Amino acid sequence: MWWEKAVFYEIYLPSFADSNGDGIGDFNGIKERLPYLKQLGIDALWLTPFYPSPKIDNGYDVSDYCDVDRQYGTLQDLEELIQVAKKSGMHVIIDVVFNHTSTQHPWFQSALQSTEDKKRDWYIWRDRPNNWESFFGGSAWEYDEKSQQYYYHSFAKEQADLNWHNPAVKHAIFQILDFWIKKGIDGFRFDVINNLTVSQDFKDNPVDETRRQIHQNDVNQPGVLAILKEINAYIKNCNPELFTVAEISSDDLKCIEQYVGAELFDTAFNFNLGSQEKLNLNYFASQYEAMNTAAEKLPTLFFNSHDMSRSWERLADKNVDVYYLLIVLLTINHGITFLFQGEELGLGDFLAANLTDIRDIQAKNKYFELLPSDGEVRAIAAANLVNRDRSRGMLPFNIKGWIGSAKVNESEKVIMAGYKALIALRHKEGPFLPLEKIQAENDLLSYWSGDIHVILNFSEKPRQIELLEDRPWQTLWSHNGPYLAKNKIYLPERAGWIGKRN
Ligand SMILES: [Ca+2]
Ligand SMILES: [Ca+2]
Repeated sequence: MWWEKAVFYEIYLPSFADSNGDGIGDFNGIKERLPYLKQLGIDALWLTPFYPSPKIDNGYDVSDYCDVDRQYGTLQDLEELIQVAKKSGMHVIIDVVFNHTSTQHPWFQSALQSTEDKKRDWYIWRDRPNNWESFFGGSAWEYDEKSQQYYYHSFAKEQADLNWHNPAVKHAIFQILDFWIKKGIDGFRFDVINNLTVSQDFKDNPVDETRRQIHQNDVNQPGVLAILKEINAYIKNCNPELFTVAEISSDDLKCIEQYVGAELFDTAFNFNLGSQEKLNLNYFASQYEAMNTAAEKLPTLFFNSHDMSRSWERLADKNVDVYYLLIVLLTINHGITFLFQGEELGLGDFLAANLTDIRDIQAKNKYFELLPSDGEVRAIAAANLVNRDRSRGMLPFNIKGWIGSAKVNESEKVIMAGYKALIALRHKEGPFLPLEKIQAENDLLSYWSGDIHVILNFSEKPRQIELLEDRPWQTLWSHNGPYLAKNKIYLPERAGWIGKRN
């Protein structure tokens, strides 16, 4: 399938490319940048939510699934973008948020009218709340005075969970999928899909010894797989080439894997690597070991997203050579590559200088919490540490923005060349088989994938390694001048080598 060796590129719309000078990225801006993405080697775009939304949760609170937010352009602009992308050989996948709707969605507004309303049972109502907590904190139940009942929300109270035990909900969602498939979409990224159903006996959740709630009855419920199989069957029946990727709110690989497979999703995001605060090769090796259990279960490969500090700051600690070697792990590896806008330029985090720079609600709360005791400078610093906007700075080709600019990297040309070369190599040699003989020792990481051997020296010291096989090697790629002599390879500091046995 086309996605097996593809490189996806996540576009966080408001910060990517602004075509009309209002400081907000838009569909036409993306269209203008398609040649740029094409020359980089991108195969598919992933567009984060662009639907009409009160934006309580960054557009993940949708009030109309079959339209677009006017600040990004018109539905026609989006259709044109899809067509032009396809003409240049790129696929387009979109984010779909079906665990909940915005409380502003007409379905929920209708449900609020009366307990007899046809849409009432599209949501989850109880006379009395149980102890379930929202993943954003506090009770997951919100009281509706008019009907004297509570509705369930696993995230913000402005995001009411849909009742997936009602077949009418499923049929309505199928129509929405159909709407987008007819627009030429090539696949879907499903938001928090393991939250889709809740236990129907509504038993309280247990708490652990630190009194933290264990989400036993509100996520990963037994019945959810049957529904997800139906959704995937519906999509694959429309067109088997349509791609599905799940976001699972868990970093447990065993949990994530059960959502991937022949009748289920093509892959699922695994945050076990992408969201690490520091580069730890031993941990990476152990995770690769666990991720590479089966050829048909393709993991995702990513180090960046719209929710976290950029990998230039986090994993590479602003070292160009380390950043360069990390591109190998993203591309010459078993799994599907997902890049986030601007990482090909080595962009750094956008950091707020004062309160007016902060957009993220989480960061604002932190600021106000610390201001009285710690003062302005420390409050800003602490807010920046939790600010999800760190990766959402405007890309450097914009003149102005709704938010400040991402930090430009002085080595951007070198970094861009690295991405291009390795993406081209991925296209030529991929898809890659599950990794074997994964080893991490003294900041040196090595692995095999079929006939391909990867050795990366992340350390500040040169290393000499004996290759397991004495045979003529074809060097596919190298960095910082490794030197090969018979069955030995000499790697200077922060050098990398990819070879293929003949
Ligand atoms: Ca704009
Ligand atoms: Ca739910």
